[in-house]
Amino acid sequence: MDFKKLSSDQREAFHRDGFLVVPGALDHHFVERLVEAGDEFAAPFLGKFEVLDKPWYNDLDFRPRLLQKKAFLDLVSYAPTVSLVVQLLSENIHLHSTALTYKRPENPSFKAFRRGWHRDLRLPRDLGHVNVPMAGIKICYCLSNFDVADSGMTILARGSHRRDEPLVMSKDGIDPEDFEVCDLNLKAGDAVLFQNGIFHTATPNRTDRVAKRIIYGYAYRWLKQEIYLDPPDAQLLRQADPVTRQLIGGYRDIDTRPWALLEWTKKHDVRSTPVPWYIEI
Ligand SMILES: O=C(O)CCC(=O)C(=O)O
Repeated sequence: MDFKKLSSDQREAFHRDGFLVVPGALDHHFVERLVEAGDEFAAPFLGKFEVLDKPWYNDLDFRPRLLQKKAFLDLVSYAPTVSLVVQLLSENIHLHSTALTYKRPENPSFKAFRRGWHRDLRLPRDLGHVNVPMAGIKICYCLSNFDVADSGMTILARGSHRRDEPLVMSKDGIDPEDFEVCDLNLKAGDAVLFQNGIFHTATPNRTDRVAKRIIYGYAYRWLKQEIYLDPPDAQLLRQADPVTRQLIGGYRDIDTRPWALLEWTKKHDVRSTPVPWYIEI
């Protein structure tokens, strides 16, 4: 699969909105492989009794062990999307989190309740909300259609990565009022990249079909991977190609240069510009 050069329009849209849609990122065959692998992990969840009125009973957020299935491992270095992440962050990244999220239908007339709006990577907890740096990007892959409202897609507050304060919510509100809240219209195979600073939240699935997605988070190597990815699986490391090896945590010392991704971007002529320690005058 091909490395994609990030266009200047894509870069501008990503920095303006805090997210970028990549239509048709996965072809039909890859979607089928991922659904097959995902359904195996999700089998106990999919087989539960139907209870429409219990929020969260119908949500699965499955994280550990995903990479043990080949289809999920192949997705780690999937060139059409990961190449864009490398050009937006730099070569110095690794896979930070993995999640398979399935949402079964919920009662469409159930009363809406306060959602879990947040920013990722917990940076504001330590650094505050002013000038939150971009340190990670998640890729959300759709394995089913999200082509009507309230399908269970993560909703995003457009441009909120530039906000220097917490969100303001009315007492009985469920969403912020001073941002455009985007419930994107997406098809199976589409992907959405969103950066850690954008405010976003999970939503219930009010359709009559199961909503299926995979969300992989990439972050700078100096941000510790989620616990279930650390330490990396020794057998996977031995078998992995160089790019996958770097991404799944093969370079334990963060002073080791990110050789595999440096080679990758050099080959495609998009190497990031090194930042010097000083300039001579
Ligand atoms: O399940 C969802 O839609 C929410 C995902 C999310 O909040 C996250 O990945 O940080």
